[in-house]
Amino acid sequence: MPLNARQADAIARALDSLSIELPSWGFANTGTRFGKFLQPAAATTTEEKLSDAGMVHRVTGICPTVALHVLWDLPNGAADAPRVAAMAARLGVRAGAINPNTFQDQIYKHGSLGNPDSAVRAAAMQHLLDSAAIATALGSRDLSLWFADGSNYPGTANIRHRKQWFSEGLAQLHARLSGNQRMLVEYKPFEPAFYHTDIADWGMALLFARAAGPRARVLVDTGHHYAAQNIEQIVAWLLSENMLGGFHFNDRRYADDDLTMASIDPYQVFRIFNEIFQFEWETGTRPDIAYMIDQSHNLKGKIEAMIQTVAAAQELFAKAALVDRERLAGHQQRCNLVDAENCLKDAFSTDVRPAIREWSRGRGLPEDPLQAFRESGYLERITAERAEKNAASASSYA
Ligand code: PSV
Ligand code: MN
Repeated sequence: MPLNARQADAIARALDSLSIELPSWGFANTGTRFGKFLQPAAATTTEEKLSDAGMVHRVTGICPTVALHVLWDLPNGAADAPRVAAMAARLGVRAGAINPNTFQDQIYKHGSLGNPDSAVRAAAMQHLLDSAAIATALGSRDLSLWFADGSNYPGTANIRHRKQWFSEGLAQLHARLSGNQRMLVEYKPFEPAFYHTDIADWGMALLFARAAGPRARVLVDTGHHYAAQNIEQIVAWLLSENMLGGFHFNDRRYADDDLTMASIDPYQVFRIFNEIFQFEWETGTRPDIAYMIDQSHNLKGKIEAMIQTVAAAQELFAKAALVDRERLAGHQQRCNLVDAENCLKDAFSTDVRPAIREWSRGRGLPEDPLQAFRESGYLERITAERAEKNAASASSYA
């Protein structure tokens, strides 16, 4: 059934409000702990990552910013900022969230802010403060904080002491934020630590964010939950507490699989967006949420996978915008279970693709971004440019 004018308008308004941030690391070769399968066109330099992100933005029109990982993209810290900013501008994008890295260096074997060694905690702290300076230099609003800290065997770590050290460190970082900067605290239940993780779930992230100060929020990575967890309920709670700062989108079947968004469970993503639209409808305020992708599947072509994820996000966002809120509220009030559930199902099963194409046409964007990318010749060009370098890089971690 074709969409009526009210539906087409709701979709257009929703799409106008949606920007999605691309992860620089999502364009690089990645793998599993068993090895990497190298792609001839994968990006290795920051310039290549920004160039690929620029290409995704060109065909989708909604990805103007790129999340950067400090050690991977700005190895010389703030000194790299002007060069990276100029490069990004030349390639049609801007720096987005800054991701400090307190998990890669050897000193972090037993943790960073939660390390029992105060010298290591101080080094981690310095890196976080340097990252805030990078964010300032690049005009980035958000610092995205994920800590690999945890322990692998019972009895080996003092969980309460580590909690205290984290509280102190995060508050110190918060005190250094300037302008409109925010810090987003990401949680993850396990990996790389397999016994306890210092920020394991949304409750811990929320407590840390609250204790750190008013500019701290929680970051929900959709892959960072146990299998049966109700992510949309977490989203609804964080919204009601004004503590939802952003998302890292990816999908998973088993653990933190980092698959393309909605590849396994599109209804889950729809239900998350539904909570956001519901909040907006009830409160009349649009929550300030950074929508970011954090995917790194190693077999799909990197750029195509990113375009596919952006298309999935637009589609599910548009569907969630279609939920008839008045009707839903009435059915919820009267406990009409079947009718209430069908309000969601009706929206979810609506084919919004023609309306998205129409929206793209109206904004001078390609109606089919994937096809536009395939016809652009970009992949052939970068494959020719990068294949040799990629073939020479190590595919094994050994
Ligand atoms: C950790 O699994 C994570 O989700 C964090 O956001 C990191 O910054 C990102 O993946 C890349 O390692
Ligand atoms: Mn993440």
